[in-house]
Amino acid sequence: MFQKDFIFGAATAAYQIEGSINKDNRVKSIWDTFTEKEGTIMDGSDGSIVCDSYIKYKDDVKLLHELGVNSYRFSIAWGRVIDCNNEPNPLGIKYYQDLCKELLKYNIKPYVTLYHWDLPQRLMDKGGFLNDEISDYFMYYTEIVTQALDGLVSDYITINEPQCIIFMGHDACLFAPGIKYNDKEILHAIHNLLKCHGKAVKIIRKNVKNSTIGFAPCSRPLVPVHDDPILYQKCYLKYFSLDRSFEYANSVAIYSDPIFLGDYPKEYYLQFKDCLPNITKEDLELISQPIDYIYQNIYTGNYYSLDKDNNLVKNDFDFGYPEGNIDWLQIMPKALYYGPKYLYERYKKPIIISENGLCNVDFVSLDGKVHDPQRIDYIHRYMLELDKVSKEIPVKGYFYWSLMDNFEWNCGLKKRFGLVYVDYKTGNRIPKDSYYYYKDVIKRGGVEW
Ligand code: PNW
Repeated sequence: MFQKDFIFGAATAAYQIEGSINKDNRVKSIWDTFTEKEGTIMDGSDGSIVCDSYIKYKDDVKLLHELGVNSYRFSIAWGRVIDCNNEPNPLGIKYYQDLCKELLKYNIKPYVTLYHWDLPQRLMDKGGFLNDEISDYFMYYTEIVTQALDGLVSDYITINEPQCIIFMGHDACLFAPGIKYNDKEILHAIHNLLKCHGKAVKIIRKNVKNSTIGFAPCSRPLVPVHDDPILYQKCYLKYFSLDRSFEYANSVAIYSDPIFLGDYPKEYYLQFKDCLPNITKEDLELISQPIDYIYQNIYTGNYYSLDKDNNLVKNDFDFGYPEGNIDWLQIMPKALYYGPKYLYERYKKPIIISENGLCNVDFVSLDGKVHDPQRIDYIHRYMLELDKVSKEIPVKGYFYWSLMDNFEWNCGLKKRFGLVYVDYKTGNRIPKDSYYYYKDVIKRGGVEW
């Protein structure tokens, strides 16, 4: 069972749920551009309607209320609140004010993500994260948001999954903008992204009373195959190393060391000595202003063991190893034990799981319901591990991803993570079995074996 004031939440992001991309003077984002390109999205869908939450937000808040969550994490679309002339857009702003008021009516605390991947296209045209002015644009955007939501929101997350922004968007090119950068450009973009974070922190602290601030990277924790202090130590070190493998996309230290420890890791300066961006002392001070929480998105992990010479080895998954309906999501509940443990050990701040969830094959059964026992089992197992680690380190909360099925980026509408099923043809929402399960978990205050 979790502590009394535990944050039980659900999460979404603007482009994935809102639709109404041409309404109320919203400006185009890089995801609008990306989805227009042939072949980028598996099923050819885009964000134009999706869950239609821009219109149906009151229904969604009701679903949250009936679910019993005390918190809702959603993101703000930069291109709704700042118009094409870089001026505040009152219509877009009003939407988020109304959403927050509706949440507060039901005592649900808004957790606002400022940037969940939908950069205005006009800023991409000016160089995106390679433009050294991007952090000033982000600062201005944060100023407008915090003023507009004054008295409504005190909890902010600056940036969601910087690794996906950089790696998926600018290296693997499976996400918007889908432009390949070289190493020098990648490091430059990372540094500017971190400066965006730093400038936003400054503005939030200035404008928001009793604010809490975080930054929400993702990671794929290493899970030791058995209890062994040497193995644990090696897993811990590797988790924070700068490997150029898949872990590079999920690199923890390159993004979080500057924020929590005030500088990039030593190996970063060695490994990338030929392509370093310009990093000043002032930049590092800006980036490392104290924040309140370690947010982390954790869905999966990998097993590691020691060979006979005590070298760390990554274990392949056995044939038929349990996984979700998306290729990177192997079922690994212990990731929610080891991830928070490693992070707390290095950065020493309370942990909040900002995303965790299962992509499943969900459909409406003959009885009109959506039965998803795998998702129930997933939540149960992962929460048991989170519960276990919460006895050792401070764990403040958990946001299930996602409240409802939505636009799963390059997979389009094919992949479902929701507690609520969305019929994209009719817009109907059907709470799945897991919705009622999570409701019960919240009511009881946690999970038991
Ligand atoms: C996150 N991986 O993305 C995002 O924050 C959400 O917007 C998204 O819908 C959700 O998780 C589900 O995918 C991830 O490869 C993308 O490990 C890739 C990975 C993890 C998270």
